[in-house]
Amino acid sequence: MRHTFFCIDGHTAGNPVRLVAGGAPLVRGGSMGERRQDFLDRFDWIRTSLCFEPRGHDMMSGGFLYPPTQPDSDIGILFIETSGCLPMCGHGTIGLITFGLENGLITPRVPGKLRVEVPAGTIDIEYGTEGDRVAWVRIRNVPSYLAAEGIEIDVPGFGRLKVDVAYGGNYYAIIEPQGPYIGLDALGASRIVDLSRTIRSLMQAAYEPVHPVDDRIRGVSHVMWTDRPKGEGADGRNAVFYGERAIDRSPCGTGTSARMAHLVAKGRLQVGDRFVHESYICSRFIGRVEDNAMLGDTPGIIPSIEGSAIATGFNTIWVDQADSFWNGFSVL
Ligand code: PYC
Repeated sequence: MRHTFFCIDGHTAGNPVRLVAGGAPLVRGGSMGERRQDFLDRFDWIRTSLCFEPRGHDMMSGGFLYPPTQPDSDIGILFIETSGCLPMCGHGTIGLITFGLENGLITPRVPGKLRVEVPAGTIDIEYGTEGDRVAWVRIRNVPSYLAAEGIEIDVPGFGRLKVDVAYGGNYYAIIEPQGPYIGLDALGASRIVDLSRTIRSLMQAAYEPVHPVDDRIRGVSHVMWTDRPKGEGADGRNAVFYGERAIDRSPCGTGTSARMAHLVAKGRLQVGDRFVHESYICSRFIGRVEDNAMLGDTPGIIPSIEGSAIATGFNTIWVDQADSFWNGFSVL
């Protein structure tokens, strides 16, 4: 049987975003969190076929737009990525909202503003237009917090590291320059990928963070290497590892949120501060610490992240079960 998916492909700050505009399955659930679980239980082949080779690649990510579950929301998003269905994805949201608005798939009740349901919660969005294009999208993200500090791991062939864990919509193992790690360029992309896979396993064995108010969100999924900025006007640079072989080409929205929560908890940023974050390829998001927040009894912040996305074209993708690679593969 052949399934057809109508997609709008593009990127946010260099990282791919595939908006599946036609062919989304009818998912069940009273929240995007429940719909995410239903998708994973019954339709995960759609994610693997659209994200993995031969129709995708290591970095592929994107999502579907759904009607919201609450009357005061504009739209719901379900994210897909090589690593699974993320609770929240910042670069993905910026791309999906941009392509959705530019192609008439989203009609805001208040121009310039959107309330969006994602599996991790509800986020408020502002955006600006230039002619027919969406020029920027700013996300007021889910509450973010520092979950753990100074977890010591011994990385074979590299050395000992002290790693912190922060949440910004996903849980990040955060590695600041120290001992064997002197900076992103000295390490290089291939080594970052190889080491990160080991570090994520070591961190998963050492500590399991659980979201203080939603225990379905748990576990370190991403590894962030931090560094000094390269360009003028930036405050930091990072490389985020996800999936099995991906380095985020964007500065990573949930990663930037986690990093700001981390820096606030360490007294290095405060409410009201801007934080311009560079990616491995030096594209940028503008972060801001909007407010303090509580996640149950745990203190955190409300971060915002701003960036822009570019559509690169329409892509009609067939998934034909006569194809022996119909549900995707990856070479590790
Ligand atoms: O932008 O939040 C993000 C993200 C997560 C994984 C890749 N990008």
